[in-house]
Amino acid sequence: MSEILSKMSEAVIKGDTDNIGMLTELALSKDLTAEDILNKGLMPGMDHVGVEFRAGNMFVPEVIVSARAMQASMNIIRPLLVETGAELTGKFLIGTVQGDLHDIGKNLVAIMMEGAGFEVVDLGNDVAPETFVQAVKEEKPAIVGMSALLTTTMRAMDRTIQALEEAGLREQVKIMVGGAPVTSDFAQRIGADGYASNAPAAVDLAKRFVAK
Ligand code: B1M
Repeated sequence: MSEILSKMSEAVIKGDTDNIGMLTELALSKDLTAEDILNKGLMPGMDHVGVEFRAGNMFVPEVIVSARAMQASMNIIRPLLVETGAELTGKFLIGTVQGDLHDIGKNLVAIMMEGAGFEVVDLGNDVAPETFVQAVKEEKPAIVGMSALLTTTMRAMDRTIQALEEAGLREQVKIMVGGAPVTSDFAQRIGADGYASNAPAAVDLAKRFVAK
């Protein structure tokens, strides 16, 4: 069974969008769970891509096709990840901040939140502070989540919080930040209410926010 998961990792690394769907279905038919597929197949593949990219052995176009392959599999396992039948817990607005195009982690957080019963409004990636402000006015979420994958775009989280403050909306929402370069120290410094290092931790934090 772990052979299928290794093949899935390889499919992510090679950006094999043609076969990853079939491998995902095969894994599910062999009673592997959506979590197994995500954590033991897709994520190790994407981690490897990150290492090779940093080492200069893979380039942006190759990383894009890897990301597409991962998304293709995630589209199949998505309903299984959200399938908990949980009652709606609150509205969660999420986006990747301005200047940042990475959206796989943000999508994963959104999927897990949906699975935990949150109503999710996903603003996508490269979301400007003023777009967050407008969306908070319209959607009135309980929680705003921001994702950043680049050290250069982390500052946009700060700017978004300032924009919410200037619009008089800051006190209406809890703000959660996350993404590979983000730390709890950074979250504190910019005045966010919390930080989560991964999608399940984000769900735990969101539940604590709405329970208060
Ligand atoms: Co880029 N990239 N990338 N990239 N990319 C990284 C992030 C990098 C670490 C690679 C490297 O050097 N090893 C590096 C950043 C260095 C830095 O700033 N510290 C980097 C770079 C430099 C770049 C470009 C600048 C490259 C270039 O053009 N020269 C460029 C920037 C473009 C832009 O955004 N303006 C770029 C572009 C891209 C692609 C478009 C090719 C593609 C993105 C495709 C897409 O997302 N649709 C891409 C990818 C795929 C990666 C890596 C390989 C994988 C990221 C990923 O999806 N991981 C990445 C290296 C790596 O991380 N291994 C890299 C899987 C995902 C599930 O994890 O996103 O960390 P992650 O999400 C986790 C947690 O962080 C957390 O939960 C998630 C699930 O557990 N989390 C949250 C995330 N958001 C959260 C929000 C929360 C809570 C938790 O609350 C709201």
